[in-house]
Amino acid sequence: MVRDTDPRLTTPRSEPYAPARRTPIWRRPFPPPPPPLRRGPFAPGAIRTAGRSEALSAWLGLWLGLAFGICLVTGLISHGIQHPPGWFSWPTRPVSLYRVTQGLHVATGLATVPLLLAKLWAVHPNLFRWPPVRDAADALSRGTLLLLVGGAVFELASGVLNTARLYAVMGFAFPAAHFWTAWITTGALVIHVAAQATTVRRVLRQRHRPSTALPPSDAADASDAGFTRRAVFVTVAAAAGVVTLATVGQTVRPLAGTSALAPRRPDLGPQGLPVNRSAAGAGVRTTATHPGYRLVVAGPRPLRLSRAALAAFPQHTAELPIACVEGWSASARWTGVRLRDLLAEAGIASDVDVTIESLQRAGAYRVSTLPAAFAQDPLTLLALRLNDEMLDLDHGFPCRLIAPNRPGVLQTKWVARIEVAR
Ligand SMILES: Nc1nc2c(c(=O)[nH]1)N[C@H]1C(S)=C(S)[C@@H](COP(=O)(O)O)O[C@H]1N2
Ligand SMILES: [Mo]
Repeated sequence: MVRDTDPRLTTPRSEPYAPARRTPIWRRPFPPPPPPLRRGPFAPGAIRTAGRSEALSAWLGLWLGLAFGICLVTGLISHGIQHPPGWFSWPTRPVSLYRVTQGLHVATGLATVPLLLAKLWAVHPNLFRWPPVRDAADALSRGTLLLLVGGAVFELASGVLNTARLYAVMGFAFPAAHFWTAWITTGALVIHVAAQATTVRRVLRQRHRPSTALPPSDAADASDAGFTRRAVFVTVAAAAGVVTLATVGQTVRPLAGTSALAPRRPDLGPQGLPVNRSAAGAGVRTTATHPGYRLVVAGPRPLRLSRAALAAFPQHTAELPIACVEGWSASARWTGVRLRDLLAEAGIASDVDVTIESLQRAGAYRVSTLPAAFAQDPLTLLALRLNDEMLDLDHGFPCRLIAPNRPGVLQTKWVARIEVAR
C-alpha cells in the first residue's frame, strides 16, 4: 500500500497515459518587451480601474451591439436604395418609410456617442495592459479589438461630421469610407462578441438572479469610486436622451424647437423647407431662369417642353417628404405633372427604369435613376409648385423630381432631361 503512493513508483507509470502537454505555437509567450517601454498609460497604476467592472462593460457592450445593429441595417437600406444590387428592390410605399429608417439611422448613431464613450472609459485599462500582447492568439484578438474600436470611433465621428455637413473636414469620400468601415467594424464585432459570449452570458444570469451578489471585485470597484454601475447607466442614458432631444427635431417637426444641436431645422428655408444645395452652389442660376429653358424627354416621340407647356399638362398634388441622408427631413405639398404621363406622351414603355438629369453640369447628385415602379407611381411628380407657391429657384425651379419613399439625394432638382436608363 505504502509503495503504491510512492511518487517514485506512480509517476513513471502514469506518464505514458498523459497527453503530450506541448504549448501550441499561438499560445507560446512572446519575449517580454523591455521594461523602459512601460511608461505613460502603460506605467503601473497609471490608470485607475475604480468604477469599472466586467458587468458594466458587458451591459454597455450589449446596448452598443443593439445600437450598432440598428445602424447597420438602416445604413445598408440607404446604401441599397442608392446603389441597388440586382436582387434588391425598395418599395414605393409607405411614402415615409425611408424617412423613418434614415431618421432612425442618424438618431441611433448620435445617441450611441455617449454609449461608446462610456464603453471606452470602462474598457480602456485593458487597452493599456502590460505586456500589450502575450502571444500570437492574444495578438490576433487585440488586433481585432483595435479594428473594432477604431472602426466604431470612425463611424460615429464621420457620421457626426456628415450630419453637420462638414465634408471639407473629412477630406475623403464619406459614403464609401462610412460604408466599408461599417463592414470592417461588423467583422471585428462578430469576432469580439464570439470571444466575449461566455462573460456576457454569465453577467446576464447574474442580472436575472438578483439574489446573486456581484463578484467581489465588482462590488469593491464600484464602492471605491463612490458610485454604482446603476449610476453609470443613468448617466449614459441621460446623455443619450439629451443628445436625442437636442437633435431629433431635425426630422420630428414638433421637436424642432428643442433641437439646439441639430444642424438643420426642418421648417427653416425658402417656402418653409430647408435647402441642401442652392441654385448658386450648383451653378444653375442662369440656365434655370433662361427663357430658352426646355425639358427634353428623350423617347420614341421626343418632347421639348417649356415650363408653360409643363403647366398645361394635368396637374396633381402630393404630400411627400424630403428625407436627406444627412438626417433632416420635412414633408411638403408638391404640385406638378405626373412623371408617368410625360413618359407615356414620349412613348416610353411603362416597364423601364429612367434617368433624371439636372441642368447642373457637375456634382454627384446631378443625375438619378428611377426604377420603373417609381417612374410609374401616381405620386411621382415633376413638381412645378411647392406649398402652393411657384417652386423656389433653390428648390429646383423650373421643375424638380419628387417621388415617394426616396432619399433626398435622389430627388433631382433643376431637371433638364429624362431618358430611358442604360
Ligand atoms: N441637381 C441636384 N439635385 C439635388 C441635389 C443636388 O446637389 N443637385 N441635392 C439633393 C439633396 S442631397 C437633397 S437632400 C434634396 C434637398 O432638396 P431641397 O434643397 O429642395 O430641400 O435635393 C436633392 N436634389
Ligand atoms: Mo441630402
